[in-house]
Amino acid sequence: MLDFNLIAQSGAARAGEFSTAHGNIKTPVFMPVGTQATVKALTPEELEAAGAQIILSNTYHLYLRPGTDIIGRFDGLHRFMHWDRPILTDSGGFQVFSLAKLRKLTEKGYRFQSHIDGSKHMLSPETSIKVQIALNSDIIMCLDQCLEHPATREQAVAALELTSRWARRCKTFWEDRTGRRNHLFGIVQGGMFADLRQRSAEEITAIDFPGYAIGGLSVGEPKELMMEMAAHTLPLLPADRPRYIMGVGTPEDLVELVGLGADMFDCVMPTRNARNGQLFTEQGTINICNARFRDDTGPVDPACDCYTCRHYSLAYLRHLYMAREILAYRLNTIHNVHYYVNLVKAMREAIMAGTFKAFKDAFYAKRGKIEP
Ligand code: PRF
Ligand code: ZN
Repeated sequence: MLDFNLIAQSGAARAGEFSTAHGNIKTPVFMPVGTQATVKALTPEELEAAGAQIILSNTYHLYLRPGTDIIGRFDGLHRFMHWDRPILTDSGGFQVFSLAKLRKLTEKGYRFQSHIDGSKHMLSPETSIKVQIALNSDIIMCLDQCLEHPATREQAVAALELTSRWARRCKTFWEDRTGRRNHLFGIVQGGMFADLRQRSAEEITAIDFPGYAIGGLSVGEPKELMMEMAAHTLPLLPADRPRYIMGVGTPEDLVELVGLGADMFDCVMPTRNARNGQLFTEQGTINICNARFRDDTGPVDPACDCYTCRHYSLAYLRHLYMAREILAYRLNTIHNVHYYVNLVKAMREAIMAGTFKAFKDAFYAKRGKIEP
């Protein structure tokens, strides 16, 4: 078992810790995204320097390329990519839904054609778990059906029912593997319907998993609706298991969701936005292309102690970015990942000190915004 220990609470916000085969994880935690067995532009040493405890990778991508025959030669992802800390892999359902061509959803699983070479594949609950075990991920996810937004109530019912049936198949397949070292998380769906979220939470928690995720959020719905669904669903999940919100979100989202009792997050925002010239700071986000940085000799964020902020000016970073130099992507990513990882770490410290509310007020005050 993963032995989730709740160490402190401040309001509904939680600080916890749990173990994996590759070390302990202190929550709340942010997981940088390493879809293709690399967090784009960073080495594992740079991820560690940013304070990353765990990264997320993707079954769909790694199954298609390079394939588990190759990664299996390294006994899994850790040695393949030279990262010896925990790894969580997503099950592939969400990626098939957003990337694959000619996908067909049946009771058995997703039939789809690769976005790389058009080859035909079947991703079932069993194959997803099998691939994730071959990747030797520390946390593996059930295959689920994520809905697009908007969806009708009928579509949401069908997706949550299928997600529950698949969750049972995933658990059975995982339990039958003796000597397993990975933790399997269930995923709650239910669209944007509060009662269906509740039903999904009841069905998934009844199956009993070491941890739980909330899926199907941040799929194009208004922010208030996402927060309403999260606020409604989080308290329905058992307090003694980690709670993971998949694919979310902005710094503000993380602050709000930790305040509602969420423990784990992943999002491409810090890495993707870094490559688009957007940098996160305590004062808000900036775009490095802005002409006002042309002659700015100061760092991105004076409050940040990352490698980029310790050594480089806004003027230099703007120059690198405008010249499309490779180092621009690397330095921007180092800063943004550091920002996200440390935002969540600061929340943990505030929860342990019993001062989460004050932390949240200060977070919004620095941004010059009013608390929503
Ligand atoms: N399901 C899975 N992965 C996901 C999601 C989901 O609903 C989302 C939705 N935000 C991101 N990643 N399996
Ligand atoms: Zn920095």
